[in-house]
Amino acid sequence: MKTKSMIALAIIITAVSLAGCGKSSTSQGDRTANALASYVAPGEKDEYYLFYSGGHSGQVFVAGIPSLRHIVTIPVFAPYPGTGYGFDEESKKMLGDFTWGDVHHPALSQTNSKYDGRWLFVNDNANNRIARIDLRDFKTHQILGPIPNSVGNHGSSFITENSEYILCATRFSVPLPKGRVADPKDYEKEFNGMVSGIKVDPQTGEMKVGWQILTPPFDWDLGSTGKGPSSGWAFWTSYNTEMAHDIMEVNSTQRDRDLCAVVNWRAAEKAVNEGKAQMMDGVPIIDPAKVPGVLYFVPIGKSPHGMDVDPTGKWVVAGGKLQPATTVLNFEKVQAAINNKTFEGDFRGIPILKYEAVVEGEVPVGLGPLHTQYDGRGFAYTSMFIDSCIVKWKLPPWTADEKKDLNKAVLDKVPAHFSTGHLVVAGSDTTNPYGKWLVAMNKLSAGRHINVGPAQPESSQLIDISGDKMKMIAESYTEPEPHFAQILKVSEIQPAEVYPKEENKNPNAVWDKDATGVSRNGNQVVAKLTAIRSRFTPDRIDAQVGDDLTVHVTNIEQTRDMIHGFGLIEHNINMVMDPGETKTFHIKLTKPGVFPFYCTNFCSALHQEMQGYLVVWKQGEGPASTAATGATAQR
Ligand code: K7E
Ligand code: CUA
Repeated sequence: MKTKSMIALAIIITAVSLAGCGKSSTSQGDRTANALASYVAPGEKDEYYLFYSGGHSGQVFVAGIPSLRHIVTIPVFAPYPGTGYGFDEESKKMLGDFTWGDVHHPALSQTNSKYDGRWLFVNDNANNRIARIDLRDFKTHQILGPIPNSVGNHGSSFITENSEYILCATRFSVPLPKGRVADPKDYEKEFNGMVSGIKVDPQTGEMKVGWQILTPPFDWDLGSTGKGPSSGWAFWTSYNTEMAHDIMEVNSTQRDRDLCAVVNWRAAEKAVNEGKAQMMDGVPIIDPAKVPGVLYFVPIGKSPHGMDVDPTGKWVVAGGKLQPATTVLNFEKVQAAINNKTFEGDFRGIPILKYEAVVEGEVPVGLGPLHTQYDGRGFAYTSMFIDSCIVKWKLPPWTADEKKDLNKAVLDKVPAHFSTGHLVVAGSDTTNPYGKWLVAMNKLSAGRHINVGPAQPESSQLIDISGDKMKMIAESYTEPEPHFAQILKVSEIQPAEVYPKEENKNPNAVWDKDATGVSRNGNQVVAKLTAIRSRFTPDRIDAQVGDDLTVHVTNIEQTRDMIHGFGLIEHNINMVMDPGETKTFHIKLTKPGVFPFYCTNFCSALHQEMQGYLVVWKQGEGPASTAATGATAQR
């Protein structure tokens, strides 16, 4: 949720709404039960991973459930000296020209609409990228982008049933292709949005841009992918059907309903294979007005945000930020409306599905509904940004009584603190939610922690949803700024304990002392080092000002967690090598001096002794070895 107006609105309505949702009070008896429910005793382990996006920190955080303890940070779009990310050549190349990203929606890879434990994909709203984290080593292995013709990659990363595609929609519209300039006053005519299909290699997870669908300049918001009856489809809300380009707070909130996208991604793929696309900036682009069956619109109130498909694939729920209800679409009715052409007109040649024909009901959940998650038992849980609570309600089919008054489908509310954005139920986006835990991810933590000055952390709250009534169990705080998260059962993956020596295919890896050393070719100086408790071999590198120095360090340990770092004084270098890993950095030597290097990761009793020297002689000076080819002195 990025809308400033929402925050303003939230502040205005806070007093009223908090009263509406009630304050949480925990009796003394509950305190013990709740403490035990989230207590993971020393030496015991959590049952689930919580992968939560780090927003504009550019990273992904991993916590355990039920303890909510932060366990590691996975750096993705920003350098992270703690793991040496962004200092070695490989990760520097992945980051490219950018040192930050804005991570919103992580997606675990799926097979048959269930998590398969292979990859975690995350989007970058700011620089239009998608990254892939491998769950074998919990590291970022690919960053794709900036994606051509795509600006504001917020409506992603939504994964299809068998990880065929990551689907993305643009938050911002601009004149396309990128680089073309038009006056924002000509927004309606000159600007466009885009839906992108990012193809995922089923074996390696490698991503590439598959195709794109050109859209009117609406601001696409959140979405999700179909399954079961909605297999092959995807859905996005939008918040600017008005096509305003300024004073958005006012000008983009005029209509009672915005047009949301219903996309047949299989039809898009087929159209591209049949040659029905035009190339723009190297990508096949489908014009949906000319290729019927790819895109439909459906009106949804008001300024909607989340649009979440339930585990059966039949119900699609949208949260209207400015209407006190969620809208439930019945996908079977969507399908029928498409087949029978039950349209209420079109927008630029794209059919608009008739609202009454496809909507099952509007559930009066309260103020500021954003995102909805499911437990697989027929219940939905919606985060309320303005009411600051989580609402549990019943999905259709509803009884005649409930249909008459959908207030009766609203079953429970639990106050959250404060201004909940996303919420996540374990496995909600699969056909088999684990269904026991819900985590509310709140903005504006409103001073529920010890005072740390004017800026406050975000809060996460753990809610037990296994019973009829929700139970608030525990809370913790996070770095800025979680949006969405994914929860995976710990027993479903087996991360590697080391990088096995026989799998290290790096041509610059060295495992024996004899293979280490420093060599020179012209002004190219290459050092190959091993690192093991508690020494670098060699521990001296001689070079001269003007040299190009490349250093390859192999951590030859094969013991879990025996990590070594390589920090180089006054050169802004800190590589960190896991056991069995080889990393490389490259620098131009510009100043003479003796620059110690040392192991930055505490590794042993003699960690402090794990150090050496880079001796940078003036040009033409130094021992013969700085000019000759061959290894420096070995011990
Ligand atoms: Cu609601 Cu980016 Cu998913 Cu934030 S978005 S909350
Ligand atoms: Cu190696 Cu510290």
